[in-house]
Amino acid sequence: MKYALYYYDMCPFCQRVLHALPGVKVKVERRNVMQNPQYRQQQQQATGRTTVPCLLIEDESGKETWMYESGDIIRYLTSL
Ligand SMILES: N[C@@H](CCC(=O)N[C@@H](CS)C(=O)NCC(=O)O)C(=O)O
Repeated sequence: MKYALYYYDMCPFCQRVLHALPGVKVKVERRNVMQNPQYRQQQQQATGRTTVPCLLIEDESGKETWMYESGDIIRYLTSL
């Protein structure tokens, strides 16, 4: 599995998730949507939304699952 967090620095909900990352067992790539407009575009194309934080979960076959809500993302990542 691959994990990527779509976020930007000034977003307090993103900060909640970012602060939880050191405690999670998997590697989560950080994708700053302000610094990299292509990340925002990719998220919008896939989900129809640009809300952050958003976690992209990609399985071995390339199947993508996009997860919203900081609380859900933290609960999911800390349960792995
Ligand atoms: N309930 C959501 C709130 C997320 C949220 O409001 N994010 C803001 C940035 S701080 C945002 O992306 N707003 C723009 C939008 O929803 O398109 C969470 O906890 O993740």
